[in-house]
Amino acid sequence: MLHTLYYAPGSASMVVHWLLLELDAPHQLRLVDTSAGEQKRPEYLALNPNGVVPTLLVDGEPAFEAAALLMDLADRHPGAGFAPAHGTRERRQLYQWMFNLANMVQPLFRQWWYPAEPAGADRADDVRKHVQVRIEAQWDRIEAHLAARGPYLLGASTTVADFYLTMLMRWSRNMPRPATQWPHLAALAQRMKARPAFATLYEREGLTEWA
Ligand SMILES: N[C@@H](CCC(=O)N[C@@H](CS)C(=O)NCC(=O)O)C(=O)O
Repeated sequence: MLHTLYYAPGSASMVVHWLLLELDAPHQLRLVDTSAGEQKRPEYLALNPNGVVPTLLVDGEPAFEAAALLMDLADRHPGAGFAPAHGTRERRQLYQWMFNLANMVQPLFRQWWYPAEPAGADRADDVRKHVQVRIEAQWDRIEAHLAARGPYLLGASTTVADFYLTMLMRWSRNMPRPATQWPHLAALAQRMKARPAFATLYEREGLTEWA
């Protein structure tokens, strides 16, 4: 299958790009200049009406939502072992963590990066103050889980949830308390960043921070 990833460096598309590299899945990249608002133009909205990255064309058909794209890619490459078999206890845990990260953690980063969205530009500073506390509470919660059941979210094996969590941790790198101040989170990030595909991803997206 041919994949075309619409991406912006370091954004929510980066974890999809990372997985395509890990899986050695044939793909091409299409840069979306989000600073120029390309994601809101009609030709892009025809692919992804949310006006955000990523969008992945799978054999020409557009699909969106980073977490969903990760699960689908992992399912279509079972040999890599990034998603446990359907109907198993481990699969249930994977669903739990993917939805948990997508519902409880990623939306807080949306508020952190776009603090004017919830209540207007005048309230942006207040929004950030509240969101910071809430993101830190999420790290507390995940840290406790990893301390009890780690080193990965599902225990011994690496799954798409760990790639996803690593991207979310990266987004906290310039916050007052980055995720890597939590020791088990830092250890997970270290293991994930040591994967060769992470260096390839950085090179291809031109990323330098949090290498
Ligand atoms: N739930 C979406 C969120 C995507 C998202 O918010 N992407 C951001 C970059 S991290 C974006 O495209 N921002 C540009 C904009 O909102 O105009 C996903 O996970 O795919």
